Amino acid sequence: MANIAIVGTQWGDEGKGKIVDLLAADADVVVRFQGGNNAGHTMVVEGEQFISHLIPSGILQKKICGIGNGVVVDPEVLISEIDYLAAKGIAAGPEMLMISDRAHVIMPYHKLVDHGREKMKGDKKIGTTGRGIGPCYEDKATRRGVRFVDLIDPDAFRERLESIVPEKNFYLDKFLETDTVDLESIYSQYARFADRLRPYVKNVSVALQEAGKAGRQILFEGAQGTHLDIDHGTYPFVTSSNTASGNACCGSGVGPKDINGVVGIVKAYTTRVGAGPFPSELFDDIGDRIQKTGDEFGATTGRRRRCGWLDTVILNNAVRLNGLTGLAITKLDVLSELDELKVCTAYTLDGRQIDDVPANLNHLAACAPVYETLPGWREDIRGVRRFEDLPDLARQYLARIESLTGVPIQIVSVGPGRDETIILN
Ligand code: 2SA
Ligand code: GDP
Ligand code: MG
Repeated sequence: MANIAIVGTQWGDEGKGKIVDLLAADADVVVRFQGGNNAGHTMVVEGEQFISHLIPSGILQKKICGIGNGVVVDPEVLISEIDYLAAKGIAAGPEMLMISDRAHVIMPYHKLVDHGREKMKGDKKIGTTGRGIGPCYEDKATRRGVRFVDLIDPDAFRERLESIVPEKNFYLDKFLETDTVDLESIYSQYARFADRLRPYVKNVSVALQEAGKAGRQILFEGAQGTHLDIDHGTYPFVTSSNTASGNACCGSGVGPKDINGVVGIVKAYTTRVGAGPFPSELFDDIGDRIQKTGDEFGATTGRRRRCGWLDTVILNNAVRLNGLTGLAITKLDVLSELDELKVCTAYTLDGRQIDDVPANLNHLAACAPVYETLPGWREDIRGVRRFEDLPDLARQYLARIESLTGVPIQIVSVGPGRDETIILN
């Protein structure tokens, strides 16, 4: 296996966790490059479910894991995730996990700002996860952030807090009219987190370079999905980081030549959690049925995910934006027993055909999907492990995805378990 980046092609929750866990068997290092504990990546191994928010999904395969500089880290959540894994007998100590010294720290005021802003927006809210992700990236961009290198140095940390907290409190109190924070309590709470996490902090970019020189294979684990990308997604209904594969480089400290392939994870239908346009969304019994069969609830917040048909307009956007070299189709089993399946192949807007995702969200919201209808299969496919054993109509559905995207399917997932997978050559 070469160095591969794994990204979501839709609006997140495509099953990246499952596929990263699977591919990690052949990798040596797995690194996250963006997002934070807004992510919820689910793995099911021998019937036991694990959900990770920050630690890369390679941890279950006992691979070295890295949290890159592009990730925003809530230290309290990270510590509880390390403890949760330890309680399940999975080692996630400093010998297994490294945190970039340049990664930014999510502070209590980031969460207050996230909640306060959403509350103020009322029915215009983004539907964030409330984990302080946007405000932390915002401070990074405006150079008011706290990095791990600051957190683990008591004097530097106090200096950062003294320059940041008064301004935050003014904003929280006067503008958002919400709770303020106390500098000394943050200092002592975060000093405890720093003591616990100090041994994990290092230059991840250098560690990846050393791994590469030693011939080790690296997996880059994306979070959220391409259409939540801050630049290329359905702005402003996006997350605050670049989710596209290009950021695997910036967010972990490697160059483009270090990535040899990009696998796009494609849910066999589409889901979205949070607000924003979704042209192929279903508001009928079929949508409800997919939501129930697919158990479509947010892995972090428990919110019900909106469901719709597969949309190859957004898929082809992801093919281009990520330079996809292969696809992994997940949750194909969820579509079993439907009489017919629809695939959105274009949109129409004011009588014109649209083949690309419009930047103008009012236009995207007004787009009507153009559907192609395919016959469904009736068989339960969860037990299938070889491509040739899939029902003809399921193979026909997959072949249509390949022909509409021009990208080969490498993996088909037919259940949440690690083994419920078909690997294609
Ligand atoms: P944020 O919190 O600032 O990143 O929210 C901004 C938008 O990004 C969406 N977002 C997500 N969408 C899908 N899955 C995510 N992770 C969780 C999961 C979501 C959950 O695995 O299910 O549990 O609700 C994720 N994280 C962020 C978010 O819904 C906003 O639309
Ligand atoms: P991620 O954020 O992309 O890692 O995806 P999530 O973990 O948030 O959501 C995917 C959900 O689908 C999880 O509950 C997985 O256990 C589940 N899942 C993954 N692949 C399959 C599959 O092929 N079939 C079914 N039925 N469930 C799957
Ligand atoms: Mg998820």
